[in-house]
Amino acid sequence: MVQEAAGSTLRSPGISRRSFLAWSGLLGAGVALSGCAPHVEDEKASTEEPATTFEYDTVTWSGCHVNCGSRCPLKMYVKDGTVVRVGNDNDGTDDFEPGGIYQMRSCVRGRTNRQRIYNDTRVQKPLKRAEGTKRGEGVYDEISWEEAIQTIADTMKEIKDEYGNDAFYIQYGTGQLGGSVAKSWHPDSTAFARLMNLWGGYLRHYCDYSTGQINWELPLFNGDAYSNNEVTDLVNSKNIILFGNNPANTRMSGSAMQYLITQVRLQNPEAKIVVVDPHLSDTAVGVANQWVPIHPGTDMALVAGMIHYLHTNGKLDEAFIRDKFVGFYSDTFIEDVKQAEPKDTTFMGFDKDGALEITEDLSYEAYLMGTGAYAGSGEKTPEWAAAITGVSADTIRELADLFVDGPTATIQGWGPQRHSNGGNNARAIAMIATLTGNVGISGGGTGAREGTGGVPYKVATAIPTFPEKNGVDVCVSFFDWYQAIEDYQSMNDATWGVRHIDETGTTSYAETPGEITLKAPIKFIWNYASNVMMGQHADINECLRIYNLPDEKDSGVRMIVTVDCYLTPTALVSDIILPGTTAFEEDDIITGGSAWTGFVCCETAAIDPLFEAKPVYEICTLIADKLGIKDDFTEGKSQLDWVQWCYEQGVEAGEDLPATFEEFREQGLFKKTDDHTPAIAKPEKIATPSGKYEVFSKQAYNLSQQWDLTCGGYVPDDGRDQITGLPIYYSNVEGFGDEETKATYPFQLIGHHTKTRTHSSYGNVEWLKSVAPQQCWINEQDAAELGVKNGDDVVVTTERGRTQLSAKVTPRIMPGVVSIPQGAWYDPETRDPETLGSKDVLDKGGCISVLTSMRPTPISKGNGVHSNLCKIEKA
Ligand SMILES: Nc1nc2c(c(=O)[nH]1)N[C@H]1C(S)=C(S)[C@@H](COP(=O)(O)OP(=O)(O)OC[C@H]3O[C@@H](n4cnc5c(=O)[nH]c(N)nc54)[C@H](O)[C@@H]3O)O[C@H]1N2
Ligand SMILES: Nc1nc2c(c(=O)[nH]1)N[C@H]1C(S)=C(S)[C@@H](COP(=O)(O)OP(=O)(O)OC[C@H]3O[C@@H](n4cnc5c(=O)[nH]c(N)nc54)[C@H](O)[C@@H]3O)O[C@H]1N2
Ligand code: SF4
Ligand SMILES: [Mo]
Repeated sequence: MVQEAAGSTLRSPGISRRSFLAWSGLLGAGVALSGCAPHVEDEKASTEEPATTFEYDTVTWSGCHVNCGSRCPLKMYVKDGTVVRVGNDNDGTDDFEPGGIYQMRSCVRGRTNRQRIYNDTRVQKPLKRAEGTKRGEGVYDEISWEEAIQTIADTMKEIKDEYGNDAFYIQYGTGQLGGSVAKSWHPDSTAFARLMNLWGGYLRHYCDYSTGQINWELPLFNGDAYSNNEVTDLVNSKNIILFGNNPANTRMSGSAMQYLITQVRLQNPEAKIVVVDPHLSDTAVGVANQWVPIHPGTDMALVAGMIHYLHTNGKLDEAFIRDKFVGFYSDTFIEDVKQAEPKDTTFMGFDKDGALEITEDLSYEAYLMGTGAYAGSGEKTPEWAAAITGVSADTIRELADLFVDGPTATIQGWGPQRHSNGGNNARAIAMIATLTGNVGISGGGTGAREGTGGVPYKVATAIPTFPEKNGVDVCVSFFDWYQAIEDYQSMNDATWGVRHIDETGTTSYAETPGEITLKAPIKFIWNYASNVMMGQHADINECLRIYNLPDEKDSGVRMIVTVDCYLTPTALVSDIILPGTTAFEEDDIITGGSAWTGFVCCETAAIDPLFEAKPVYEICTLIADKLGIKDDFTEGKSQLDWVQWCYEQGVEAGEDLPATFEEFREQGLFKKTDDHTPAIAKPEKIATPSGKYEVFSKQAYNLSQQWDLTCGGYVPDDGRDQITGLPIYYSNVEGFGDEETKATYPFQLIGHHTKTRTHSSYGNVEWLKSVAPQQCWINEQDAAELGVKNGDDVVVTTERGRTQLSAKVTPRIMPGVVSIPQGAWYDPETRDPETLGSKDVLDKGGCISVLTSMRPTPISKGNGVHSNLCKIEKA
């Protein structure tokens, strides 16, 4: 039987009308089920809402495993084998204080999981791409599990014989980030990684879609991408400056930052909270005193304007800066910067021959004052910064004064770094926090993302995945795997940032630029709980071209396997689609929490797998069997045995848990607290080459001389990518200053993370869509000029594609900037093989990834996907 996924609706093909209707009945609001049920529960609500009565046979603990930064235990109420209600943790108090055990309340998404379990997009049976069709056409044949597993194992053996293990790639995927046995992230901690390591290894990747730029580039300044004061310390801050950080959307549960920052607001009402963001986020609406709208990708110009003002007005502590920093002052620059020379290949830009000596003044002071190497570039006054950032010079001065009238906490989200020049944004934000003396003090902070603390349980949260060493010793950036499908020979350290990787996952750099190379094309891709390939990566049309390259000796992928519960856009470019279980159909264990409360939850499958769905551990066991390594893979353990093993690791580590696994499982949720003092991020040793804060990074400077920013000829040599020793503003690819592109595409387009979804997960839940439909945020003035009214359909176009969605006309985004919440499902108007991948095909799903660019960022080789220029037309 050939089944077709229609262009506009992705309906699981084999779904019977009967079962669909049965579900529809369940999906209605206020489900009332009759029958002689043993239990009746007044679901205890923590608010004053009236209790709802419903009936159920069993209630078990499960959890929401998606990647929103939280991990929420969920109570699954089941009646006659059907989930009738999803509840959450409602034990504990709302006390936000040392020794307080509060509720791990889920967000509203978690509570909608009935619509995810019983969803008409569920994959029901194994599917194989129909012979002669292209990837992305969406035409599939149903096959048996036996045929699916045999086909996968046969192809794996064939590829291994021809290319070795370097040709296998485990795709980034976070739909099951929270799971421990059924884990999808980190890919190196998954069941499939265990399988592949027992079979010779696979090509790994470094870093991730979340922190692509900040992860490598903030350490250029201070050796550390993540440490900041624990968020509970914000009660001691005089000022709190949030750069592009929106926890009201991105950290929503009771165990996360939004709860904490709301508590901070209540307990520290005097603090001045400022949100610097192109859009007036829900966080800004909820807790801030001031919104500072800023052009995307220009925070480093704002920082320069602020530091110019502080420096020229004698408001910086010169002795402190001369002592602890490298590269700020002109007079000592040449000598200073010698300390910052990378000493070995654990640092980037290692200069083996010492040939890259600096003889001119590239100091930050020279940059600010327009002297030395920056002669003729003008002073970086607040007025200069205002013209770039859109923030008035007076506001820049006022904001700067907050940093020297502290303690001032600086927190950046990961929006500012997800730009084509995002590494400089990340470095600059941390730099102002540090230069103004706010690091290492209570109430201050480093300028990285907040530290959320918590009281961890020491149970294991992954099965052992390296029983054998991975035989592949090079890795690519998380963002550049597509290039290894098309032309792996173009990829080395100097072109595409290829690195060495050891058994522990530690990466290192080349002694001589160009010496670390890839050895094979990617021929096999494993996607588990991932919608990267047709959603969360970038430039969907270009992706479709690459996936459909012919399978030849040096290019073209041979097999893409997807294990997912839903027929996602990524499933529809796969050769084999395997129906995966939801988290509610398998046993697992999760941990989480924040501040003074931690939890561990032993999860029990609430219902049997629907249709022919199987847990990923079972799927990997079946493949391992065909490869002749089943016993090594399982060590005789079932999934539940591994859950028990995770619990036993906790017991062995001395956790106060029940004596038997049965008791642990029976109770399910455990929480604990302590009364620790909020942690203050204070480096004992700054992990830069100089051991000081490097305002000027010699590592970055060396890279600017060593690396080929055309990526071996794949990226135009147009000067719009730069590597700079200082974290300065330059006119970046499709950024504010890219006048040439702006002539056709006048609006800056970003894509914030929305409440409706976690990335693309929950994107198929009608309840959520009805509350917050996918809309393009546009300022009222801009909309008026375009003749667009609130709710009108618009077509948004970039150089790479077109998408249609309705407009949210609002004063809550600055003029000249629009935002399309990332994560909507790609839904092309046609899947005709003739036009597949054409820029002219209209996406009707409002999916921003049709518009974003795959051009890798200059240092990190990551995702600058918030840097786009677009035009808007009324549909
Ligand atoms: N509901 C929900 N929660 C989530 C997720 C989700 O998809 N949905 N995803 C989770 C994951 S995996 C991650 S990594 C995090 C993502 O967390 P973030 O990366 O912090 O989220 P973003 O929404 O991309 O960006 C945060 C803010 O930065 C702003 N911004 C964009 N560009 C700039 C800039 O150049 N300068 C400044 N100052 N601000 C800018 C955006 O307008 C946005 O309000 O969220 C997590 N939480
Ligand atoms: N333009 C743009 N793109 C972005 C971002 C951005 O800000 N802008 N953000 C990036 C970030 S920070 C991240 S982390 C990535 C996230 O990208 P992904 O990791 O791809 O995240 P999701 O889109 O949530 O996809 C998760 C997949 O897991 C599946 N899944 C969920 N639960 C289960 C389960 O229980 N079992 C199985 N088998 N499958 C399941 C879902 O159906 C979905 O297909 O996106 C990145 N992409
Ligand atoms: S989406 Fe995040 S906050 Fe919401 S229930 Fe799931 S884990 Fe919790
Ligand atoms: Mo992320």
